[in-house]
Amino acid sequence: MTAIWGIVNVTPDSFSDGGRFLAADDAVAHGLRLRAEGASVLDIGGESTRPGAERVSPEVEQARVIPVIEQLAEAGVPVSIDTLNASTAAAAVRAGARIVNDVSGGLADPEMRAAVAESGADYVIGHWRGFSSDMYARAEYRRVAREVAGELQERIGEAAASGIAPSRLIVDPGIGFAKAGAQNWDVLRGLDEIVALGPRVLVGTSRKRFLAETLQRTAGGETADLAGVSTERRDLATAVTSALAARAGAWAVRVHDVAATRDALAVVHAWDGA
Ligand code: PMM
Repeated sequence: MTAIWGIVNVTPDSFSDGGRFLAADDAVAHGLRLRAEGASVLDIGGESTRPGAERVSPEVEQARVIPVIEQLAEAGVPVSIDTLNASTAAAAVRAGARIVNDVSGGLADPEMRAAVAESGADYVIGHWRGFSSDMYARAEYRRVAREVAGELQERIGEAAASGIAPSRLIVDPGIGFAKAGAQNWDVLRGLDEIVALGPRVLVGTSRKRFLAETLQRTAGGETADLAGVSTERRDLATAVTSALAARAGAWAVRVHDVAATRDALAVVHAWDGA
């Protein structure tokens, strides 16, 4: 059964839940709601990675996430820390996080791999080619899924060389990270190449721009203006992509709307007679 990771963004500028969960208590309550809806892991982030987002200092990031992680861990919920910073990863594990989710796969912070190795946490390696300020300039591929798999293989080797046991690794093709529009569909279509790498695979499509572009184009609209594509429509599209990712071998999917994806996965499993 594919696991569901529920997203708890503790940032004022996240594109999808913009500031609603800034206060720690609200974030904890939101996380517990996602947990009750079926999330097996809560992924806590304090720095938005959306295109063009400003970076924040590790101090600000930690002030946002650590109180939330402490309370959720205290409540017995498995927690992942979504960060590019080694110091935040280490502090989060001390506060009770069991997994470090690094969308850069170790490229953003040269200290990250050593910090994870020492922490004993599981480690999500995302496919990444640079910070969000210019990541679309790096979205050049000939065969997207193959190149993503090849670059993830390099990151896996670096993590192993840093002393992180292969059994602790999770790989993520980084949907939306240095990938534009249809390139994201190319990656999802080629997900078997990522699954073939060996580690568990996490897939995050939730509410992302390429989904809104597809819905808009199908409805005959301009993809330059996605304001008409509601969060509800993005969540429905996310439930479908998450169900298809599960079919294609994903070990977990990372979503905002846990209940919708739980239902979509239930349908797939019933279809499969599982
Ligand atoms: N996407 C975002 C943030 N963190 N982590 C992983 N492992 N995979 C992703 O695809 C991913 C991520 C950006 O989305 P958000 O701002 O809605 O959290």
